[in-house]
Amino acid sequence: MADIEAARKEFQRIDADGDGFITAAEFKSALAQGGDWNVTDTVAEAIIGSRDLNGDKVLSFDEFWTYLNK
Ligand SMILES: [Ca+2]
Ligand SMILES: [Ca+2]
Repeated sequence: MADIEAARKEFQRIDADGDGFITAAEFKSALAQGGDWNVTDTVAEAIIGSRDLNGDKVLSFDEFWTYLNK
């Protein structure tokens, strides 16, 4: 079980524009900031797509949290 407060902080860090959703572009820049420059747009979209439960192509906190607790 992940820590929901830590998960919220991580989510807010990735959600650069603070709209409450993580897009593939935001996810990609977060990984790049972490030193992982090999993630392309296609890879970022595939990762978001695999965690996206309602098909809107962005991650809500609920989807992020569900993913962490799988
Ligand atoms: Ca956002
Ligand atoms: Ca979604």
